[in-house]
Amino acid sequence: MSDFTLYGFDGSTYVRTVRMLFIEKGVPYERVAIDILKGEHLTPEHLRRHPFGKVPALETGGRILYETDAIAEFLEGHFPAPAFFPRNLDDRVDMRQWAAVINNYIYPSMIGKLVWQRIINPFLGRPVDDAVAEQALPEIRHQFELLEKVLSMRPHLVAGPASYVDLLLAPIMAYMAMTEEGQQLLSEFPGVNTWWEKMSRLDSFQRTAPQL
Ligand SMILES: N[C@@H](CCC(=O)N[C@@H](CS)C(=O)NCC(=O)O)C(=O)O
Repeated sequence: MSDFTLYGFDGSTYVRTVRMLFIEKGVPYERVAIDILKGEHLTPEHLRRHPFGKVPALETGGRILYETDAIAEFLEGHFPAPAFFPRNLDDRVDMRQWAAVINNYIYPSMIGKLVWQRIINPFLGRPVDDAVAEQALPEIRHQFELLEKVLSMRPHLVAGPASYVDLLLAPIMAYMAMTEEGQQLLSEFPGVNTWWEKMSRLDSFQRTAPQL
């Protein structure tokens, strides 16, 4: 039996990030599916795991962790090799900054607006609001410009090997690449595209593809 139980659903970008980390670090874990379409994330049982009704939540040693950044830091501390949190202070600060940018700006624009309208609503048979997707494009372009500035200079978001934030962004980019607008942006930003192609070849990425 594994020491870790991960609660979530495969289509979640954040759950995929945690699954990728487990695979990269070679740590076994068990999964418990939380079906948000059935409202399972809002049951009293799940709200005891995650007070905001989101996934992932990770149960380990009688403790429940939530928030992907915190879960990743926990895994990094307990399983330091291979490292996904840079040891060097400047690089670690860069990584924290990217994590905040991805969580506070990139995910809400790319997933919350564009992917929601282009992929998720059609998948669920719900009405699509084109205006929401179109209004998101300038801010998403701005985010691609910011990513390109770094990824045209080096292979990963932070100096050195792939870090936690590459694993945080890759599942988001996977959904972006499923949209016409995302394909267009990837063709315009070669540094981001090269990074994306490299990330999508990772074994941990391929083994965590959601079954849509
Ligand atoms: N800040 C949270 C975000 C997690 C999150 O937004 N998860 C989404 C799935 S990718 C979710 O649970 N959505 C359900 C909902 O918002 O109702 C983290 O870092 O773990």
